[in-house]
Amino acid sequence: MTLKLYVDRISPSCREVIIFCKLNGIDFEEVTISLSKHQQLSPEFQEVNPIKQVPAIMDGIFKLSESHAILRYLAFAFPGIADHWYPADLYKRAKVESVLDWQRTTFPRGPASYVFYSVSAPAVGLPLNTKAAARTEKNLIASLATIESVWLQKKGRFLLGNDQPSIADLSLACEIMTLEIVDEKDRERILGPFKRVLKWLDDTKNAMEPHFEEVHSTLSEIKEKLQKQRNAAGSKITQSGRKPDLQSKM
Ligand SMILES: N[C@@H](CCC(=O)N[C@@H](CS)C(=O)NCC(=O)O)C(=O)O
Repeated sequence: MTLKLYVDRISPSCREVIIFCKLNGIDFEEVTISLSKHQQLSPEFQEVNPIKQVPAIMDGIFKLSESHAILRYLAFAFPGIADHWYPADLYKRAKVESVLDWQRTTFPRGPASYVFYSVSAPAVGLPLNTKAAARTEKNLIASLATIESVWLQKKGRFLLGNDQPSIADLSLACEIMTLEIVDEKDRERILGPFKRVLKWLDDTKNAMEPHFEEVHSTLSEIKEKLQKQRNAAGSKITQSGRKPDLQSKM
């Protein structure tokens, strides 16, 4: 029975699972659960994942949620997956786990929260929030500094000084890619000072082509859509002579 991936490509956790399958020749069926249409709340999807979040998978009758757990499962369950993705060596694996845990506890929603407060909130009917965006930017910059100075090392192109990417590179890169949605100048302000992070991001993309770019093409579409919405909001200012209510005071 074909592996089923329940995903929405807007989500970094989903993109990492799709890319992993594509890179490793794992046959799968992509079932889109549209978050903007709230399909994660449907009774059918709750049968797959009662937590009501994507990604989730079904491998035969086996159901699993949580992107990192899914990556570990896939790396183990499918034959022929190269060792560098999720090393068998205890010490190497423990280091990969360490990055994955750090990412989930320290970095979570860093890029996604910044994007939400600074550009995408109006798409779900909420105001932009400059204060919250500034707060999340501060956290994001502190986390990028940790990646630059701790997880990236002088030797090796990938995290932990490795010569080849692991699931930690894949997961962290997908999360940082969320910043593609914001204006170029904001992305440059946040990521620009972190030269090693930028180089690693490029190396990771290159090591995972063509799938990395193909799966992330969703982000350019979203960016364009949000830009159009913002332009439309801007033209409302000129038509009515007053600003649309997009800035929260929180
Ligand atoms: N820790 C989970 C996070 C899953 C998650 O937050 N999914 C989001 C999309 S990125 C979702 O489904 N949100 C919909 C909701 O919570 O209603 C993972 O890595 O899989």
